[in-house]
Amino acid sequence: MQTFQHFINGQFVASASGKLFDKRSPLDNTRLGQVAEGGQAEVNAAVAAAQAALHGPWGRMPTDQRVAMLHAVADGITRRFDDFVAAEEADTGQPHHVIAHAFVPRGAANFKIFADIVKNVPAESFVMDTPDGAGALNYAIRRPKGVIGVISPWNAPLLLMTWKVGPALACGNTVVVKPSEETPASATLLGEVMNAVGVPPGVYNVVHGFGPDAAGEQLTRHDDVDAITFTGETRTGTAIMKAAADGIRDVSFELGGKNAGIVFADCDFDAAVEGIFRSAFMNTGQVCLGTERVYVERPLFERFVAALKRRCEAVKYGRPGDAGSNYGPLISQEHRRKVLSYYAKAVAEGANVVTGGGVPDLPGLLAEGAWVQPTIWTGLPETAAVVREEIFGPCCHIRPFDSEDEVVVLANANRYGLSTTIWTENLKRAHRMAAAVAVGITWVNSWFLRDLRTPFGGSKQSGIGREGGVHSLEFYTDLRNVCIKL
Ligand code: NAD
Ligand code: 6OD
Repeated sequence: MQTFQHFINGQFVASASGKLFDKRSPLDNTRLGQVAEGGQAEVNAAVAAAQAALHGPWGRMPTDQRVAMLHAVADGITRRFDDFVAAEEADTGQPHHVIAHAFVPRGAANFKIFADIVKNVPAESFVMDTPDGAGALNYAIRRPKGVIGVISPWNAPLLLMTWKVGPALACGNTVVVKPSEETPASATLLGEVMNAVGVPPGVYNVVHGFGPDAAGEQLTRHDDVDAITFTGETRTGTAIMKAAADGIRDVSFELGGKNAGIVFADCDFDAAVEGIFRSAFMNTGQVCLGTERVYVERPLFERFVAALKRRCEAVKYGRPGDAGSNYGPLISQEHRRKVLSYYAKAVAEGANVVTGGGVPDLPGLLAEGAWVQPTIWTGLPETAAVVREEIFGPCCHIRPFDSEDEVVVLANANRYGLSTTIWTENLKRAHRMAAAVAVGITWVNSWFLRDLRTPFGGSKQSGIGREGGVHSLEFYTDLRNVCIKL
């Protein structure tokens, strides 16, 4: 049985308190290992190590060398690909193809893309007139912001953590990561890669533990943390923003979503069914960009609901390595209780349960896991809790609509604004719709198709700021102007 230790100043260390907590398998609730429970002592040590590295070898390293080192980290992840896949499969229980094809490759890509970007961004400059006629030259320089606190969730642990760590390090910062308590494995493994490729101690630090009144909150309140990048629930974002306000620490937030999928009658029907199925049920619906509200143009409604129902009823429950298995459990028993409470609410609010709505009947040990059925509802008003609130489970409500104007109002009538997926063969309509929906990311005839150079983030209560490509530089660097009198 494995013990996941903190990674501080290049070393794997236990908690000063000796405290550990259990990591259980979502597949069958067996104990997978124990995790060191960090607190103020570990946060202090990790932040001190990160500050020292910032003012030491990492801070002095020429950009070329830093960029080469981050490429080496990416190659190190690729070399240990199978270990990362195994770590994420154990932590999340998700199907092998999702982890091996969608999530772990992004761990490497997140380092490469930002290493390349920092080498290729031009600086702005302005030549100005002065009264003496000699003039002056202004130019902007980007400097690292300092020590970045990275607080990440459990739903795609390596992808989401490295999406922050990659650009932070590329810009010359150092990091202290507080991964989700549910998924300690890949952040720990990344420490081994950092050491193997010679990243100086203190550049990448990991403190395991919980959020409120614990390591997470202590990191957000630490005086020597210069900025905080957070991915997780909107409610947690509110708490972190309050904590960060005390030190005027900058924040970048990727938060919750209640995303709409919009299917027009002129769509490629099979592609739309498959696309909406993926967006609602991949990773057992635990994707912030996932679709939980589906709007289908009326002529297609009945046929679409029937096709999506068939697709849901064909999922194969199983362990990541089981032949043909393509559907995993929720992350934990606690999260299952939350999702099942929404399944009950939907019924109480008068939903027509098209499929699912409960717990599958699984054999042997799997019966102890955090499984729920993929679920579709129809017939609810937009005021129903399951239509308004983020559930973060494998479920969606489907409603018919009659016009573009109507569906825009429906899609936008939510406090979140993360993503939308639109299915139509009419290009003019696609452009009109993309401009009208109030979200950070719109996909047309696709979903979760990611070009890492593009701005990524949420509108309304789905986030603050944009990361991706050069936009990440806005957050991870301090942009300063230099004015030289000629
Ligand atoms: P969460 O907010 O419960 O936890 C995320 C992280 O924050 C964990 O590491 C947790 O320990 C820590 N944390 C909790 N309370 C804290 C506090 N007061 N101070 C500091 N740290 C604290 O989220 P989750 O359940 O792990 O993830 C699911 C949520 O994340 C969903 O709402 C989902 O939509 C969102 N999410 C958003 C994006 C995006 O890109 N917008 C991506 C993935 C997940
Ligand atoms: O692709 C990304 O960069 C990203 N941040 C994805 C978020 C997925 C949410 O579950």
